[in-house]
Amino acid sequence: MIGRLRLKLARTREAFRRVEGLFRSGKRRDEILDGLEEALLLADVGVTASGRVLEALRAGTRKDAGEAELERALKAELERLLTPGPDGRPAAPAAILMVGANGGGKTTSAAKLAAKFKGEGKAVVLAAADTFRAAAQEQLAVWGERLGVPVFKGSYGADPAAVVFDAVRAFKARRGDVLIVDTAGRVHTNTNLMNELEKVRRVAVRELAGARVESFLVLDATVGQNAVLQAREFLRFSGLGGVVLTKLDGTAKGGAAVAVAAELGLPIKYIGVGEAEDDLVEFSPHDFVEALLS
Ligand SMILES: Nc1nc2c(ncn2[C@@H]2O[C@H](COP(=O)(O)OP(=O)(O)OP(=O)(O)O)[C@@H](O)[C@H]2O)c(=O)[nH]1
Ligand SMILES: [Mg+2]
Repeated sequence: MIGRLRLKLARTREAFRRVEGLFRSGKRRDEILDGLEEALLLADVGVTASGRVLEALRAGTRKDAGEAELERALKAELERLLTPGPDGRPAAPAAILMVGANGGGKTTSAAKLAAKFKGEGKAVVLAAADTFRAAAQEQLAVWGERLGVPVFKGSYGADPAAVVFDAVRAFKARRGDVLIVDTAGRVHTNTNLMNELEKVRRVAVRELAGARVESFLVLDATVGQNAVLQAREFLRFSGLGGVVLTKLDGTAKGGAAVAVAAELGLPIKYIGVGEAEDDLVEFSPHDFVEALLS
């Protein structure tokens, strides 16, 4: 598992090579700590999270700590920063809304999640609530066919909340376990579109009375620190349960995962490491850190 992740994260690993090099440099503790902040910044960990790492290492390691002790402390602190909020796994939600900026990977991640839940023996229904582009519904329909998962579509230009209303009906009639709703990409500055999203959520919550409705914010890792800015704006959207961080394959900016988790307190639930259906990995802070630094 860590082996596969290591391959997929090859470019981010490279970005962390400088961090790793510090612990093989024969330098003293203070010199290592001096170099660490810059190395973390270059690896896209971000100012806030890098600062916290340094603070933790300064306070938590002995004055004469050797390389091994410092590296252990670094890994532990990165893991801690990648694990915000209460841990422990809540029960799977009945509905998942995929939200986020344009082109982040919402539709692809919705399909990958459908494949994952289906593989666990769950009855999955996909809802194409991106009625903004005709091609968007088609894209999800193609995935549905490939995966053998029913896709509920609305008509082009329809109110996404109305599509979700109908999709919930179909979902209940089929006695589905998980309804995954794909939504249109939007910029957080567009108030109308953000309100539209709130309405989609309200309808899902109301129609699935009692069941858990969770929104996953889909963030593109290749934008590095900008992912943090995007996420901060989306925090205003209610019911965000976590992040799906996509396109971690082929980018050197995977260190942004630490920034997203540490600065926003939003747990990363899944990471996308490719375009295929099985390129979605349940996020484990431990495995992630081990894949980067080992
Ligand atoms: N390499 C790689 N590509 C990905 C990943 N996730 C998505 N993509 C690709 O990114 C592109 C955009 O993905 P979509 O799923 O269409 O993104 P979206 O957020 O639904 O886009 P809009 O609906 O236009 O807002 C596609 O070409 C996907 O194949 C990933 O984890 N790795
Ligand atoms: Mg889409």
